[in-house]
Amino acid sequence: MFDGAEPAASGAAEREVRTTCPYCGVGCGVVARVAADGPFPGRVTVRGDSDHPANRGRLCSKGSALADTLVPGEAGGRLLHPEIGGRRVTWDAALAEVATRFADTIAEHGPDSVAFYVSGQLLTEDYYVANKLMKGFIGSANIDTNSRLCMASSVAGHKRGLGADAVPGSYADFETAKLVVLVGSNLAWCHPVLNQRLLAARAAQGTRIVVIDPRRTASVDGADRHLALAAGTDSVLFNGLLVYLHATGRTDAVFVGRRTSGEEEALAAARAEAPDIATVARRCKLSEAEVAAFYAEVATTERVVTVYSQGVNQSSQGTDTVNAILNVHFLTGRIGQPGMGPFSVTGQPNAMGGREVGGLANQLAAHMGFTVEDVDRVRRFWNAPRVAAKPGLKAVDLFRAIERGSVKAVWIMATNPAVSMPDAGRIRRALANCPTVVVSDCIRDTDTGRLAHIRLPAAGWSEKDGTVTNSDRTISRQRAFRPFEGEARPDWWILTQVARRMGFADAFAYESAADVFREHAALSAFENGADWMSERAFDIGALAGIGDAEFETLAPFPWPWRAGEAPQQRLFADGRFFTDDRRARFVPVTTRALPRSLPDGALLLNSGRLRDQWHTMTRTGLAPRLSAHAPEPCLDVHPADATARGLEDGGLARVVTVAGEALARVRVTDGQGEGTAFLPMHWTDRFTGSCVIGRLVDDEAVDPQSGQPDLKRMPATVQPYRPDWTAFLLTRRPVEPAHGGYWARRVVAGGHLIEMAGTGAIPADLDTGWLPGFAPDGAVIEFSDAARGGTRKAWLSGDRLEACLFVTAVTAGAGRLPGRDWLAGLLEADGVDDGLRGALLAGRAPGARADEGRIVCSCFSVGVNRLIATIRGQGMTSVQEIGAALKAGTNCGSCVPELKEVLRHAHQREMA
Ligand SMILES: Nc1nc2c(c(=O)[nH]1)N[C@H]1C(S)=C(S)[C@@H](COP(=O)(O)OP(=O)(O)OC[C@H]3O[C@@H](n4cnc5c(=O)[nH]c(N)nc54)[C@H](O)[C@@H]3O)O[C@H]1N2
Ligand SMILES: Nc1nc2c(c(=O)[nH]1)N[C@H]1C(S)=C(S)[C@@H](COP(=O)(O)OP(=O)(O)OC[C@H]3O[C@@H](n4cnc5c(=O)[nH]c(N)nc54)[C@H](O)[C@@H]3O)O[C@H]1N2
Ligand code: SF4
Ligand SMILES: [Mo]
Repeated sequence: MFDGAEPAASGAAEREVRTTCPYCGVGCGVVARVAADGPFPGRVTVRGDSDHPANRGRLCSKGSALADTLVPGEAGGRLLHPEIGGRRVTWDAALAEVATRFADTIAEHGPDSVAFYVSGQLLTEDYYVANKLMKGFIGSANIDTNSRLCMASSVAGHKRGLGADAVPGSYADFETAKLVVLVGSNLAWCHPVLNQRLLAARAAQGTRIVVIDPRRTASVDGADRHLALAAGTDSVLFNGLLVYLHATGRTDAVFVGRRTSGEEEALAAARAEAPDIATVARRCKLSEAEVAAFYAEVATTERVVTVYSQGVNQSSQGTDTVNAILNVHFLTGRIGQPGMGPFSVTGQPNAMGGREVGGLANQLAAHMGFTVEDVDRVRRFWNAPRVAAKPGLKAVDLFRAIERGSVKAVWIMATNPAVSMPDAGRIRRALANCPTVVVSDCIRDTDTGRLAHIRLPAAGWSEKDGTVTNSDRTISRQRAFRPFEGEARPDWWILTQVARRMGFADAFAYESAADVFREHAALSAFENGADWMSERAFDIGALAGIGDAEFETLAPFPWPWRAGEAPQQRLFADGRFFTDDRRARFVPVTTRALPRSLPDGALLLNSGRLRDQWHTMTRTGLAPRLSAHAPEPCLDVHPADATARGLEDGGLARVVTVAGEALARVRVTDGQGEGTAFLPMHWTDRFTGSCVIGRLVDDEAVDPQSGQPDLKRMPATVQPYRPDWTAFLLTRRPVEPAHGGYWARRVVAGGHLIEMAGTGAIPADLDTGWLPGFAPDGAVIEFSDAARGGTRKAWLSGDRLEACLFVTAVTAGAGRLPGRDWLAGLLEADGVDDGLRGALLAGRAPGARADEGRIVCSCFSVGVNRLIATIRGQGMTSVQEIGAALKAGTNCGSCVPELKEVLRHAHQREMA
């Protein structure tokens, strides 16, 4: 039924395919090598593409482990077939059901009674078709994307300041700048290859780096200055900077006079709240000296790039903070020239592509909005019966409309809102009551997928084909190099098939991603002026007539690329902007108080990313080496806050907010600001008992301009959770414990390791339902230590270890649980011979290597315990020595900041 070109099947010769990493917005080029013994389940290896302008051969830990996430069979968890009500159906039946349900709902309740919720992880071609179907043919603008949680404030800030949503510069500016300021960006973990490029520039020519973040992150390791300001005060800091630069004569008067508008109003607003350094220091909770030093450095450095990300965007005043940053670049004329400018780094691989096709509910397509002219232009181009004439519902409002019942059918693609949306508990209830929920995902069992009536198997990375746009406007091809898993199909194809069944066959006649791309390119150039500045920034008209063969080999290029012209890497070089008067627009910014008041004794809960996991872990959670870096969900707290609450490092904590609660492992670190705490956003109900970040954040605080929710500043009370018993389970098949206490699961080679803890009596009996579905094969051997309150069990079929469970009481004199590595290794071993059987219930063979501990270097699986032992044993003092002895840090380099931290700790503890 799918007649697109399928990649060569098994039997093919060894080949290499150039594609793009599916994770972050750096958009690294990847060369995938498929071994000659067949593409699947044959061996795939990846390396960085040395010809790609984003990474020139580099990859980070996640990119390097891409092949590990292509897990075949049950362990890969792929959704292999369409399902209705949990039952396998044919594609035909599923597509007909989606089309009928949507058409019937529209017929009865109108176009605004249906919605799509999509994602920056769709390819541009998928996104284009989704947007066209909803806005052009269904006739509603109720399509919004997870970019609402991610880039919406940058989009709104760009439009206000620049007149268009266009990042001015390119990655090369990180290398030509003299000073790079990271605001609310943990570049070392979230855009690691860009960070490596920055650190290389620093080593070569002394580029200065300033990090502005309430936490001491891995990015601070490479920095010259860290301003650990109070959360939510960035706009005060940048307003103060504006005032300072003006007062010290750093204004570029010619640029401001000829190329900008609104300077006076912006300065007046800035002066009102940040008249001097003392006021800024007090409001930002910084010392006057550090503010003064930062301001002086910016004042005296011409080539400054200000990089910002979620510490800025995910805020109820995100848009204003973006403009406070832009204002500083306008005042100094530092924009449009090499090595300078504001730089919003995008999160998802195709966050930018989504912005180009109009994936947000308040955009139309190809950088057009809902003006009468734009709506008419798109209507004519698409030959569409009823183009939406007004913006649709933004994410938070969209889910509220589902809750109210005014939206009755929703199709969710490539995002997991049951985890990532604020007030995820409320989102789950809304979806559970929604008459029609369709979920397209490549993974079968996700928190959102469990709420679906219809599940559609999407093709994943390595199978899908199209284009993505990275943070610096570079459009790259993502190419398929394996056949589809099961009956999975590309998202554009699924959408096209539904559109045809809804009666729109002529407008959705696409047979390939290239067909869609050509139309997208043509629309971008349609009535788009004679000069690239004259109408819309996004224009790739040069590619409107691209042939299939050319599309196949298309090399990465930046937009705009107008017909008859060359691609343009730099925007605004001539000082003209996309506003009506062609001037950059200063926006007056007044900082508001934090949206939620902090009750006595509460901590301000921040959230964000870890180095080796990607969002809700559906893919990175499949790779043992990525999962070993942060084996459990950890709550970071400052030592003083830990002491005040009786929290112990390595103990457990209960985190409670007005929206929900969580259980997490405690990590005490002085890198965390006092009065604040940090939780990673990654864990879902599939990986832990109760630590879904979205459940903790309410949906009350939303940026009025962008509709982006404030996800990083949530009051929370934190108390110790004191279990009566702890346990771990090693098992070949995943299990989701139901004992109501704490658990966290991660993959290990050959199976799963589940850490557990709970209160009350030790659950001795596995049949009581606390390990639902756990029924290992084989004979059980058991050891019970009634006196000390512990049980150890192992299941063996023949000499194969199927599972083992170790439980112990948490009381004085109780036994301790053994290390996990040796036992976990037995899941992978060929067999457990008689010699080892005896050691099994002891948990450790004589002479077995000590546990690695948390993995620091995921490329070579080097753990913190081995590092500390080697550092102390050999008296090491540098990362280079560690690399020479253990290889750690010598491949992708993502772990270098942590290696330095381990070095410091190893020596500190030794001296203590
Ligand atoms: N490893 C990894 N990398 C990723 C992703 C991933 O899941 N895993 N996801 C990708 C995506 S979609 C995105 S959007 C990006 C996000 O990339 P980043 O924005 O760099 O990542 P976050 O960890 O969300 O948040 C960045 C920092 O904002 C800080 N912050 C919180 N509040 C404030 C504040 O008020 N002011 C300031 N100045 N800082 C504050 C936090 O302490 C945090 O260190 O990462 C991308 N890259
Ligand atoms: N508290 C808090 N919440 C946050 C954030 C935060 O920092 N703090 N960050 C926010 C941000 S910036 C973001 S971007 C979001 C991310 O949050 P989500 O978008 O919800 O997270 P993902 O895990 O990336 O979800 C992508 C889903 O798409 C599936 N998928 C992968 N490839 C494909 C494909 O080609 N087609 C289809 N159909 N499916 C595919 C994956 O299996 C996965 O289930 O979270 C937001 N939520
Ligand atoms: S920096 Fe890492 S995650 Fe981001 S695109 Fe490059 S390899 Fe992928
Ligand atoms: Mo994001």
